[in-house]
Formats: sequence, structure tokens, C-alpha cells
Amino acid sequence: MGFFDRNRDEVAAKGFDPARLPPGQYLTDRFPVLHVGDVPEYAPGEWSLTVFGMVQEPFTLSFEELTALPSTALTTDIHCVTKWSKFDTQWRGVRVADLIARAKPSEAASHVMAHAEQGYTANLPLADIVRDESLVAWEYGGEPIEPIHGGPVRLVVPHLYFWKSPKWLRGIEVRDSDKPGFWERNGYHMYGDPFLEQRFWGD
Ligand SMILES: Nc1nc2c(c(=O)[nH]1)N[C@H]1C(S)=C(S)[C@@H](COP(=O)(O)O)O[C@H]1N2
Ligand SMILES: [Mo]
Repeated sequence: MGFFDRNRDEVAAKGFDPARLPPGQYLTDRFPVLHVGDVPEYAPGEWSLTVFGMVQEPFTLSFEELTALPSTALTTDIHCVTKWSKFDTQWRGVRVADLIARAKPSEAASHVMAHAEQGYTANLPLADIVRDESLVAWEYGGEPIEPIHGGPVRLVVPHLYFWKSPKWLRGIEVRDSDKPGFWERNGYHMYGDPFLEQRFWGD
């Protein structure tokens, strides 16, 4: 039996429903670190988040303003396209839906581009980013998100492969059309549903 089959048996043996593990994935207790470029360092007050694009009221929030908004706790599984999954990760953040509603999206709005540091971007349908579990998060496991995991603030869109959850999030651009982001330009799937194994173009 190979590594993936053994790992899947261990998932059941640990008492988890094996259906939580998408096809082609293995479960890990570790929290691998995966990104392109260097971990950005921010001076106090330097980080901000801007919601812009096809909205009537674009706005920018400081870290203090963001974290003063009503927040939601979320426990969720995450799935990286490089085949690791981690169960029951704990996050706290503001629902993306609340931020987008505040910006008053135009009727034509259909997609968003999430903008992170160093030009990293990820495209998402508006319908996905306004789901209850899509968060602009600043806490992991009850602590501030570590810089290597995207702190101070990252996007968490747990029902899609984790490349759709940019670390060091700086902007949410509301759009009236889809357009490939950083990995999508490089062959990754435009949508990225882990349970359908939408890893690459054509999957
Ligand atoms: N800004 C930025 N965000 C990113 C990435 C990146 O390269 N840059 N990589 C993505 C990928 S492929 C994954 S799997 C997750 C990894 O998050 P982690 O390092 O906290 O595990 O971050 C995503 N967000
Ligand atoms: Mo990933």
C-alpha cells in the first residue's frame, strides 16, 4: 500500500470522517509554509486593506479599524494543491461579505481579485468570497497570525485550494469579469475546488 492509501486509512483510524479528505490529498498535523517571495515586514500602522473596483463606496481600513469590526470564529479544514490537507484549523476575522456590502458593489459585480504583497493575486467568483466561511482573518489558533502564515492579515477561503487564500492581503478588487491571478496565469485552475480536484487548466 502506498503513502496516500496508508494516510487515508490513518484518517479513519484517528476517528475522522475520511470524506473530509479530498481525492489525491494527505492529512498532516504540521502547518507547512508555502509562498513565493519574502515575508513582508510592516512598520506599525503601515498595513492597510482597500476594497475597490466596481463599487460605489471604495474604502481603506487600518489594522485597528479592521479588527474593531464584528468578527467571526471559524474552524475549518484547508487543502493545498501540493496535496497536503490540515483539519480543524482555527481562524478569526471579518466576513468578506460584510466588507463587500459596505463598499456597495455595482450590479454588474461578478468576481473579485484578491491583491496581496509582492503582486500576488488570486481570482475568485463573488459568490464564493461572500460565503459565510470566507474571512479576512487576523487570528490563527487564538493568536495573531504569524508573519510566515500571512500575518498581520490574510484571506481564508477554505472551500477552495489554499492558493486562493492570499497571505499579506492588501486589497479586494470587485470586478465585472473573471481574470487569472498569479497561479492561475501559471496553469492553476480558475476555480480550484479540491473535492473536484481542479488543480490545473483542463481539470
Ligand atoms: N501572498 C501570498 N499568499 C499565498 C501564497 C503566496 O505565494 N503568496 N501561496 C498560497 C498557497 S499555494 C498556499 S498553500 C497557502 C499556504 O499558506 P501557509 O503558508 O500559511 O500554509 O498560501 C497561499 N497564499
Ligand atoms: Mo498551495
